[in-house]
Amino acid sequence: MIYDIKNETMPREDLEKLQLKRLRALCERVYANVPFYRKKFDELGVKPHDIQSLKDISLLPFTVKQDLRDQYPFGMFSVPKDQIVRIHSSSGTTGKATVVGYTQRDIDNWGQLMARSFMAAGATASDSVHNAYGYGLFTGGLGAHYGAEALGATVIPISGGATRRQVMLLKDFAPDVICCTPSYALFLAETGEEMGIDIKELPLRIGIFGAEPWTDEMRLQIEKRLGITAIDIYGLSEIMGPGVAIECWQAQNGLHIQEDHFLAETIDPETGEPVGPGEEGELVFTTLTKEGIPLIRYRTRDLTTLDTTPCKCGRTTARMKRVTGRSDDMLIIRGVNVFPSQIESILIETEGLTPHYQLIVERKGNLDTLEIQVEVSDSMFSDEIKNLQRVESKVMKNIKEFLGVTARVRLVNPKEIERSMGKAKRIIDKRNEG
Ligand code: DLL
Repeated sequence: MIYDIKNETMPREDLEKLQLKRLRALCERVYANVPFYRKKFDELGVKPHDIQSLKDISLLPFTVKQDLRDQYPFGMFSVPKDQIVRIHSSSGTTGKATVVGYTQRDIDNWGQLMARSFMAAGATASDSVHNAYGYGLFTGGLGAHYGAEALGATVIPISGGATRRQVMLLKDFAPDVICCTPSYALFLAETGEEMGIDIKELPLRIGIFGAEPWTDEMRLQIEKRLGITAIDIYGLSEIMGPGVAIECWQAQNGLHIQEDHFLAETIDPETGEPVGPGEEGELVFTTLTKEGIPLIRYRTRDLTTLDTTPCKCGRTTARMKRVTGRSDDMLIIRGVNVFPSQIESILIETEGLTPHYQLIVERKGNLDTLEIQVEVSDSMFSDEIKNLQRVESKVMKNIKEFLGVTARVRLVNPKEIERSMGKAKRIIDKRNEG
């Protein structure tokens, strides 16, 4: 079923007309209301009425995270403060936090887009939703909450943490849908096993996982261990929060972008020039309907590929490939570029290893070194030393062969790597310490 047939299955020609109309109105709005954008437009010598076609978007300035930081906290808002009904903020793991504000209409739109997302994942109004995304300034908790309510489902607003209690409630309340980060889903499975509760035997049917990169290999593990269909959901607080794009359960092959609200482009991160369809580039969004903090050509730093070919679910919206990493997460080890997700795929495919890992990057002299710490499974743990050593060298060999980098691999005991209630911390970069 499709929640909003009209907007999710619109012929692309009509969709593009709608996008252009909204883009032009957006330009008028920010030029009139946001001094930051007026200045940027003036510097480039562009006026809102210069936007005559969607291609003209290339005339417009980019917005980057630093711009939001410079305008901290409310400088990018486009409406008077009394029209803002909610504030969220990004975690600020890569610097000062960024703050976003929503009008009532923004909140309503977000609820509708999340309701679309739930239905795309296969959920219905009669389902109940165990929402383990964190509630608070993070957009995950409240975003999923309002969406599930808009759909008419029953929400269990458990938030993150108290993991044993979560497992107990999964058993007692028997929800149909769970929302959390993919790494937390595995932690729940693991905690269930310790408690003698096998989550795959419970009625739980669907998992809606996002907020951090994960791989298809990780999806298979989660689907097997929890006995569910695992759906990828994408979003970022600057643009709205969760629900900017979601996979459909029918294809599980790329995330449908809610294009009537967000105009997506992919660009070469170095030059800023657009890349062709089917080519990987940095994802850039323009918010077409947002009132509180509309953004023009916001550079997400996330890398993906866009696909506008029809999907078997009937939606006509473009799909983005699973985000395999942020350009800022790319490690350059002795000149070779690697993403944590590429390492994850190799680890998960190795018998006896778990998806719990951390990458430690250090600088020794002038050389960068990479150590991969990965937990072994319980069965592997009791194995002989020589077998463990064999696994270590096998992984090192595969990493060298497939990714071209030399890494030290250290197998660690089960449960040794700290579990996260939200986004997992995969990279420990010690290069700039001391
Ligand atoms: O993580 C919003 C969200 C909440 C999305 C719940 C999905 C589910 P931020 O904290 O602002 O917002 O972080 C946004 O997280 O730019 C990506 O780098 C990463 N990210 C989010 N979803 C995915 C995903 C939320 N499905 C940043 N796959 C984004 C890969 C993701 N990376």
